Order: sequence, then C-alpha cells, then structure tokens
Amino acid sequence: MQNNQQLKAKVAVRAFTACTSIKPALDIPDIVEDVRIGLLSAPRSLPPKYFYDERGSQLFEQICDTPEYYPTRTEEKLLSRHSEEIIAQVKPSEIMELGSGNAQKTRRLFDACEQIEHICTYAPLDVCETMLENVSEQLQSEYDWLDVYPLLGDYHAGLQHLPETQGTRLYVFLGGTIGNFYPEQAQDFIKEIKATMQPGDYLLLGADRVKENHLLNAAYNDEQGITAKFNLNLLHVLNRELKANFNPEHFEHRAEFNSEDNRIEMHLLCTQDHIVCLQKLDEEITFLKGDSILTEVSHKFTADGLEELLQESGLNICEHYEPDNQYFSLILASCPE
Ligand code: SAH
Ligand code: AVI
Repeated sequence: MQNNQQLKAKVAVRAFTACTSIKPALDIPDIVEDVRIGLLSAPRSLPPKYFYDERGSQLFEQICDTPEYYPTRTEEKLLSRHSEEIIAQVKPSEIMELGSGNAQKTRRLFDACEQIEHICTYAPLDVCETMLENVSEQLQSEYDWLDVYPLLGDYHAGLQHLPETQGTRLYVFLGGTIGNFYPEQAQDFIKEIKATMQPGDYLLLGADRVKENHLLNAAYNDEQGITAKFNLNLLHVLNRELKANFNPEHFEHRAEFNSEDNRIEMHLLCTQDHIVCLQKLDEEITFLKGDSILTEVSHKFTADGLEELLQESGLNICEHYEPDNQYFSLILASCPE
C-alpha cells in the first residue's frame, strides 16, 4: 500500500518538471528598454524574441505546418535520415537545445537514441515558459528513459550560467534561428557556444539556405495568413507587457526577401495615421501611414558561408548534411581537443 503511494508520488513529481531560471550573465535590456530603444529611434525595429509568448509560440507551430514553410519539413527529414549516425558518433551524455520551441524535430534524435540503445538527458533552453513546461511533460511521457531539465532563459544574456554537465554535450541549435541574428551577432554567438563547450563536445546547427526569391517570399507570406497573425501578435504582447494600446487593425504584415543582404525582412506596416500610448514607457508614439517596424530578419546562407561561420569560431566541421534541393543545411561540428 505504502509502496503504491510512493509510486504515485514519484509519477506525480515526474509529470511536472519545473523550469530552472538561468541567471543572465550579461546585462541585457528588459522589454521596456528594448521597446524604448527600438521604437523611439529610426528606423523602428523590435527584437524577435518578443514574438514567443504562449500564443506566438502556438502560431509558430502552425507556421511550421503551412505548405509554404519548407524549413521545418526539410530539416526534420534530414534529422530522420541522419540522427542515428549523429548519435552513434557523438554518444552524448546530454543534448542541450538552444531555442528549443516544441522540440518536434529533436524527437528524431531521441528516436535514434532508442534505436541504438543510448541514454542521455535533455536540457532545452527557451524564453517561453509555457512551451518549455508543456514540452518537458510531453517528452517525459513519450520517452520514459529521458530525463528533461528545462531551462528558462535568454540566450542573448550569455551562456556562462548554463548548468555544467559530465561527459559529452551535444549543443543543438535548429530551425534556422541563427538566421534571426545579424551576421556579426551570429559569429559572436557561435564563438560564445564554442567558449562554453568542452573539448569533445559537439554542435548541431540547422540553417536555411539561399534559394529562389519566390520560394522564400512564399514561405513568409503563407496563404492562410498565419505568418501575418504571428507578426501582428507582437502588438498584443506590447499591449499586455507595456500597457500600450496598439490597434493591430492599423498595421499589416509585410515580408520580403532582400537579395542584397540575403535575408527576409519582416515588417509591421502602418496603414493609417494614429498615436499609440505606451503607459509603461510614459511615451506616446505617432505612427503615419506607410511607417513600418522591422520585427525580424531571417538570413539565408550559402553552404560555404555556414562552414566559415563555424570554422572561424574554432569548430571543426564533421558532417554537412543537405537535401538534394539544397534547401537547408544541418551541420555537425566538434570542439577540438
Ligand atoms: N528550434 C525550434 C523553434 C524555433 S522558433 C524549431 O526549430 O522548430 C525559435 C525559438 O527560440 C522559440 O521557441 C523561441 O521562444 C526561442 N527564442 C527566441 N529568442 C530567444 C532568446 N533570446 N533566448 C532563448 N530562446 C529564444
Ligand atoms: C524561428 N525562425 C527561424 C523563423 C524564421 O524562419 O526566421 C521565425 C519565422 N518568422 C516567420 N516565419 C517563421
């Protein structure tokens, strides 16, 4: 009887895994400062991390299922095809994923662990706490051998305070999220990952490739308008977090590939003159018809450009996987001894 109760208590503890908050290693602006910097100077812009409240994360999951958004499908196929050899080569003690989201594709790595009977732990890091909690719970019931240690934090605040681990760590940064960094930021970030790695650790990086303009433009302008909802949801986040009164009906989604800088630029375009009040900033901002806010850049890479990015940070390229159409790259790199 007592054993039964103990077992139930154990199951209950395992069903809910609380996130560990990662202390920022760097002094980074909070949302009030970010919005002050981003909206009170020209050209107006906002950091993309604010897309990912609970609703934004759900909308991103829906984007991944649209017929136009090829990156998720393509990367998942690459992972399905190559995860077994990746796990067999790396034999990670821990998989640590940066910006883990719903970890849908990461499941292919866990499947591979099962296939070759390899056990590791999983430490997903994300800014979206609800997503982290839900995913951790789901993963622990899907993979009963997997211990999940969800980490709530901002990867722009430095990686120095990530928990330490024994054995080989496989860092995973998927989805093409590296493209949401400006080139210098991307280089600094990979260098920072390298500085956090121990010799013998690995990084698995997924990144989107340059391709025909119409394919890129379609991926960010899906017919169902889900990317538009994702973009406009940012205004709801600002209304809630900053006591602002943005009217999303006064803005439209715009996304276009800039072939000079090899990036999609996503904007919120103002469709009529109006004034927005941001109580937490103690500011009123005038928007004129035609004004826009840059909400995201999504860089597209060449195969060589990606390899250089990793090599310039001191990592060794082990494998560079790509599909026949060369839509996406998955690169396994190691930290030299
Ligand atoms: N890797 C997943 C999700 C990509 S979406 C995939 O490939 O499908 C980008 C993810 O990064 C979201 O889950 C978002 O919440 C998270 N994210 C965005 N900015 C972040 C930041 N500064 N620090 C940590 N996580 C961040
Ligand atoms: C998360 N990130 C890689 C996505 C991208 O493609 O840049 C975010 C996104 N924005 C619009 N659609 C998808």
